[in-house]
Amino acid sequence: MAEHTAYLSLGSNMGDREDNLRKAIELLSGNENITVSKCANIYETEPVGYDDQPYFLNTCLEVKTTLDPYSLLKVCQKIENDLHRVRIIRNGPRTIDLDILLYDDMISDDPILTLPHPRMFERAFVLCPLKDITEYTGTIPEDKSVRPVDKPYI
Ligand code: A4P
Ligand code: MG
Repeated sequence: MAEHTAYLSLGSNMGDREDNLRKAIELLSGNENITVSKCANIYETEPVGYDDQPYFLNTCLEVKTTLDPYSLLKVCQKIENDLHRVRIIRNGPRTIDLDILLYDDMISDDPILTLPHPRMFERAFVLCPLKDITEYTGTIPEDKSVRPVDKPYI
């Protein structure tokens, strides 16, 4: 089966944030159809969109997968559920948020799975970690609150 390359964004601002990221990466790696090939640094970032919530830890992953994009999305959503993500406020606090940024060079405006991720290019908390693991040369919006806190897990 053909192997695809996808980039994922991970964010956590509830509970043990670092442990949430680590567990999400473990669960992705544990899927027989997914190989986590690169992991960016971890950044502490000011919340965007809804201010009255704790700072996030954000990172990005490169994965190799034989899954089609919708199956990959399902895996991500199951991991969010398994890590007891509570969805109360849009853009609000979450134990883990796992979004697909890019899947090969696919472009889609399907609301179920929009690719590239519709808000990624306006977010320093996505682009800073993404730049660690890709050749991304586009503009990164200025956001001084995005600072590296840790080395990659892999
Ligand atoms: N969906 C469409 N395209 C995609 C995609 N490429 N990847 C759909 C993942 N999901 C995609 O997502 C809502 C719907 O988007 C899903 O049904 C899926 O089919 P969700 O994860 O359930 O809800 P959400 O995360 O609360 O909303 P949304 O719109 O995804 O929020 P964002 O844009 O992910 O923003 N600030 C900092 N510093 N760090 C953060 O990580 N995250 C957010 C969440 C806001 N502020 C933040 C951070
Ligand atoms: Mg999301």
